[in-house]
Amino acid sequence: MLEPVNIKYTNPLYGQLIVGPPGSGKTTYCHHASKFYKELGRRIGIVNLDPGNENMENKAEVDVMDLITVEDVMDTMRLGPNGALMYCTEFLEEHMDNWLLPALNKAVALGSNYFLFDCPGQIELYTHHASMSHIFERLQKEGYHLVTVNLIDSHYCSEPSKFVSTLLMALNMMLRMGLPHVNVLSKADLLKQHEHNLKFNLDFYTDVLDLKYLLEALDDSPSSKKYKKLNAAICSIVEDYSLVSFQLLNVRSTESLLRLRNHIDKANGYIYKAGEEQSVNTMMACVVSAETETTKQSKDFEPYIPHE
Ligand SMILES: Nc1nc2c(ncn2[C@@H]2O[C@H](COP(=O)(O)OP(=O)(O)O)[C@@H](O)[C@H]2O)c(=O)[nH]1
Ligand SMILES: [Mg+2]
Repeated sequence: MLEPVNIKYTNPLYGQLIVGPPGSGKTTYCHHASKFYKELGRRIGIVNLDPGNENMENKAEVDVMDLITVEDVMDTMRLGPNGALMYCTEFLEEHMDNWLLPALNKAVALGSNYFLFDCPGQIELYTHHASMSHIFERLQKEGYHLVTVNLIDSHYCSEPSKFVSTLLMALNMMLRMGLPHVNVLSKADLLKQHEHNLKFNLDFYTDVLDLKYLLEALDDSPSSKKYKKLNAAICSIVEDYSLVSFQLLNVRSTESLLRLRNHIDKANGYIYKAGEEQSVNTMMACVVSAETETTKQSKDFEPYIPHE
């Protein structure tokens, strides 16, 4: 007798969990990546999991704001913004079975199999609270191949002390999420504006090697001196784990989106899915990987040209 076919393997589901501090560019990335991936022929669905999301250019296929919003909870429960966000996240977890999973299944039935999850940015939801990680675990059990895409504003490269915090934040997130992970320095085009503040070449920030130079570059003001040992300890932890590195992203550049896509595809195993995109896209990917690091970086670094 034939074994029943497991639908999870015949139609694998993929998901990018897009996290990062508020304002780091998550919603903008979802919008541009969705457009770009669709042009490559992928069956994309945007899932907004941020109940306080602003600047949503398009309606997401699945939107938690149809279930609950931070604003409503603040009004009805008389909570502050952070408390309301916690409440919404717990509410979402409670309604996994009767709201989120059915909504995702509906999107799958309509043809999507690759989801961009626009997640809330507040870091405490991932470091001190369990609901988001329960939601992600449940998605994995449902057969989603997940990858975390952690967006961090590249403005944090402009000062060594800010970059030290960024490294710790990225490492913490990687360890907490326990999933394939890609760290991204977003708004790389704006780095141009802070170029005069950059103490090192771009690859110093993306490769995260030799952090002793970063420690040497910390300023000698009394407030910084106080934290010298702490900063040294943080850098040593980051170096010991040897996990943190960054990709640059300028969301308006197709090449930049393509380079990031290549990294993400390796991280979540999408690259091993046979028989797809044997076209212009593959050729473009080869061209991109044949570029030198300097060329790649200078392209992401190009000045921002406003859209329309
Ligand atoms: N210059 C530039 N601005 C960006 C980029 N990505 C996002 N932004 C801007 O950053 C701001 C915050 O973006 P948003 O997507 O709402 O951040 P979120 O809170 O993480 O979802 C918006 O004004 C975006 O236009 C980028 O790659 N380059
Ligand atoms: Mg947003």
